[in-house]
Parts: sequence; C-alpha cells; structure tokens
Amino acid sequence: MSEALLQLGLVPFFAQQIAGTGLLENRLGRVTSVQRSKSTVICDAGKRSVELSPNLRQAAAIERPTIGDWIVLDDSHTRIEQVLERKSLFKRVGAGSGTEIQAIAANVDTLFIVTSCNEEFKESRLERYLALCDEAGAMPVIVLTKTDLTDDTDTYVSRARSVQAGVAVETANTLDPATLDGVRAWIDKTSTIALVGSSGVGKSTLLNALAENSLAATSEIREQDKKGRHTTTHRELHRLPSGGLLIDVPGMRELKVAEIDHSIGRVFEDIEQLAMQCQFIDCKHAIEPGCAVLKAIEENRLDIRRLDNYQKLRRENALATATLAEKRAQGRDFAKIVKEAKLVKNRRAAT
Ligand SMILES: Nc1nc2c(ncn2[C@@H]2O[C@H](COP(=O)(O)OP(=O)(O)O)[C@@H](O)[C@H]2O)c(=O)[nH]1
Ligand SMILES: [Mg+2]
Ligand SMILES: [Zn+2]
Repeated sequence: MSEALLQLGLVPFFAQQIAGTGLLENRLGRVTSVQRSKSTVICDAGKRSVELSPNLRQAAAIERPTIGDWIVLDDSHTRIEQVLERKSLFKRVGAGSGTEIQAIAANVDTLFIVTSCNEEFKESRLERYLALCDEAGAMPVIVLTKTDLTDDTDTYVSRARSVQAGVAVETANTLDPATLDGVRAWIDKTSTIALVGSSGVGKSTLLNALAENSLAATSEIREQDKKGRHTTTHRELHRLPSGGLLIDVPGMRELKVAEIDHSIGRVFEDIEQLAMQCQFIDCKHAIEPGCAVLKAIEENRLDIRRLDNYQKLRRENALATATLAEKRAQGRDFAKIVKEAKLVKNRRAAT
C-alpha cells in the first residue's frame, strides 16, 4: 500500500474491495470535502477537484460520495466512478419536506462528542449523540473541555459516565496542549475521528491544538449564556501531522433521530433491562402497578430525567420513522401512478 494512502487511513477493509478487480491503487482516493457539484479528493497523485460520473450524479443522495468516503477515480483522475462500501456512516433526513436520507460523514471510526464543563453540559444532549453514534457504527468518546473553568471536573466526569454504561470519557483544557494526552490516546495513525458538539464548546480549538496548526477558525462564546456562534461552515477532513484524520462536523447538532430504535435501546440499556421486570409487558412506566422502572426511580437508582429523555427520544424516533415510511409509500404510489399513466399513453400511441 502506498504511504500516501496509508496516511489517509486506507485499511484492509477498503483495500480488499478492489483486490481482484484489476483496479490499481492509484485509482483510489478519499473525499476530504464536498462542494456543490465537485468533490475534493486526495489520491496517490495528490489533491484533486473532481466531478461525479453520470451514474453517481443520478444516484440516491445516500449513495453519492460524502466526506470521508473512499472512492475509485477514472483513469484520468478527474471523475469519481465508484464509492467503496462504507465502514460507518452518519446520515440525516434531508432538510425541508424531503424524504431523502443524506450522508454527512462516512468511515468515521471514533466520534468525539465534545461538551464543556459549564452550563452547556446536558446529559440529554449526550444521550442523543450517543444514540446517533451507535446507529452510525462509530465508537463514542465524550470529551469534556474547559476543565480550567471548574473546580469540580470529577462531577462532570461522573455525570458524563452515567449516560451510557462503559462509555469512554476524557477531559481537556483545549487551550493547554499539555492536557490533551488522554484525548490523543484515541487517535492512531489510520483512524478517522469526527468532532461533534454544540457551538462554542471548543471543537475548533481542539482540532487546532491536535493539528498544532490553525486549521479551523474559532470564536468567542457569548458570556451571558455560554453559547457559541457558528464559525465552522463547511466540513473538511484534516490530516494530523502526527497521524490520524479529523473531521469537524457542523450541522450534527440539529440531527433528529429517525429509524434508530435499537440504538436508543443500547444507550438506555439500564432502562430496557429494568423494563423486562415490569409486571406488564407493555408497561409505559407512567402509573402502572408493578413497574420496575418507577421503582428504580423511587429508590434513586435511576434519574427521572433519564427516563424522560428515553421516552422523548423514542417518541421522536417513532414519529419520524412513521413519517419517513409514509412519505416513501406516497413516493412509491406516485411513481406507480406515473408509470401507469405512461403505459396507458404508450398503449394509446400504439393503437
Ligand atoms: N477556558 C477555556 N476556553 C476554551 C476551551 N476550549 C475552547 N475555549 C474557548 O471557547 C470559545 C469557542 O471555541 P471554539 O473552538 O470556536 O468552539 P466550537 O464552536 O466548538 O468550534 C473560544 O473562545 C475558545 O478560546 C477550554 O478548554 N478552556
Ligand atoms: Mg468551530
Ligand atoms: Zn414499567
């Protein structure tokens, strides 16, 4: 394998996909950013701005190349011909009335869920990100920033640990590179890491510190509510000088959950375990007698906030999943009507 491709994170999972196809590695590349109609890719020969093949242009949004994708270029290195099978995928339902699922970052190994040791910290937000991370197939690490602003980092750490059994938690003062060893330990030479979190938590500062370079613009947060402004406007895959690849993912914050029932169950495994002991199999954990979940809350073994968020995410997920299914069915019906109308027209034309 070429050194350039290795540094881009080419691991056997991708290389094997072209083995035996007669394609050479010099046709492989990785998407580092996506513009309106062009994509920037890095391949053996360097950085290229390339177009999509006609087939890919017409493909469903989810199948078109996104940031992090491994792709096959044409001979002249001007066009993406094929997107390799993905190891993981963050996706979202298209904005507006669209039913299209869009890819927002592919082949992310580890998701840094960044949150800060101040008013911004919310367990419920972490739970949502964790469910999305599970669904995408990435490994989550919660990164607690701004440890320099609190005397009580330990409380934040234990609150973060409580959101999912066994979840990794690291702390950092991103303004001080000496505090980043814990975070750095998660980055190896071929791994791809995406950073998500509210604006103002220090994602760009962390990225710059890890890159030992000013790659992304950062901005002051508003003092009164600790909220940040959006500075990062586009997604880009950056290579760290010490190895490893990083993506700052703006827009993940607005991600709604859909079709992730199993992932919610994995984040809230404690609640689902308890629910198996409820007297009624369809217990809603609201007022039912013999409810093991309510009993755990009463005995302070479970936080009511967590139950509320579990139910909220499940409701939101059920509604969004049903809406998607309905829109898809409508889309199919519409396609069928069009097809039938065409048939009738053709038959008429034939007679
Ligand atoms: N005190 C302190 N400030 C930080 C830390 N990390 C980031 N900041 C500041 O928080 C603000 C927002 O950071 P930025 O990286 O732009 O956040 P982003 O929106 O998540 O990319 C900037 O003023 C940073 O200097 C930290 O660990 N400690
Ligand atoms: Mg930023
Ligand atoms: Zn119950």
